[in-house]
Amino acid sequence: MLIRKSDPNPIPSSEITPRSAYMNRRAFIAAGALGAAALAADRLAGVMRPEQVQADTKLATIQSPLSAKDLTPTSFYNITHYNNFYEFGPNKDDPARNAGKLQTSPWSVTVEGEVKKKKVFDIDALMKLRPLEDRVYRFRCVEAWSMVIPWVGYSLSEFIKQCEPTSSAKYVQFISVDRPSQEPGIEEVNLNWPYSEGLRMDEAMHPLTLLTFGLYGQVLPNQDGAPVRVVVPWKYGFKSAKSIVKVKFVKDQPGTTWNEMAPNTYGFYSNVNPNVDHTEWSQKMQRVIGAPFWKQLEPTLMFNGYGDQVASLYKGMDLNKYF
Ligand SMILES: Nc1nc2c(c(=O)[nH]1)N[C@H]1C(S)=C(S)[C@@H](COP(=O)(O)O)O[C@H]1N2
Ligand SMILES: [Mo]
Repeated sequence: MLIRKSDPNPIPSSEITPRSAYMNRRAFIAAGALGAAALAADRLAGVMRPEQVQADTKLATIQSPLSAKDLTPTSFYNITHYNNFYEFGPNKDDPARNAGKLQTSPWSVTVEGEVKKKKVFDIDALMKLRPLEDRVYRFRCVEAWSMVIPWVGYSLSEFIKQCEPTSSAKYVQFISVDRPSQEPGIEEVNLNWPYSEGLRMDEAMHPLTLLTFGLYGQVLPNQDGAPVRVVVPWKYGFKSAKSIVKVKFVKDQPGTTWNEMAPNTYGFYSNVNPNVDHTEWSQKMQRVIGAPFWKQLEPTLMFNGYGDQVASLYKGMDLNKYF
């Protein structure tokens, strides 16, 4: 159960549904009526505001063959105002309001663990390691909503090669920035900080796994994980750690924030799977953020629609057990 740290009366998690609603009491009370109103407002704003790319944040990109062809991206407004980034608060609109405080420059990513030698990559060098690609991906949150996001980045595998992991590296861990003075949610939200996630080495090396620096052709807005995050399109959104400062190669399956929080609910793998329900809701359908009302619900796709590319990674594994 997740509660506001200072709350003397925890709300039993069995009484509620959406995950954001059990992050604190304010969110719990607001979740019903206000949640719906906020969403309607988002949608309206998404329609009214043109996609704006400011010149100083624009990135030079090339097209990627791994980009989804027939999907309409969610509006820039919705991608940047309906976020999960608990370091900035438990509500969907908290990151847009609070993430501006995070200082994303200077920034570096430290690589350690099972590697030839420890390395530190400055963000500018990291961005120049490979040409930046436009990749439109489906994005599915464990809370049963979805978006289509035009990310900018290159395959994480390209970076991993530069890290020179040893043969004992079986998993890779991503650790997000932990800076309470700039991230008010760290005091407010009861999670094990720093936020951390992990992948098996073959998952991390899969070409679809994206080291991400931007979206809509510009640098990542802070609320979406600036200056660098991971995106794993066939897994629930929480596997895609934001604002990472450390990449650690390890021998054993690492602990991860949500898995440690609620191991029966959030598995290490967390592949999108319509046949494995969340402990509190079904995963069969998903709500499409910003879609017209007659297209708001759609069926969840196995591996979020990336089965042809990734199913072989899990051959012989019981996906009900390794959820
Ligand atoms: N550091 C960090 N990374 C995070 C989260 C978080 O709270 N902190 N939330 C995760 C969840 S639950 C989701 S759905 C996605 C949301 O990414 P988006 O807001 O860019 O759509 O980020 C993931 N990465
Ligand atoms: Mo999520």
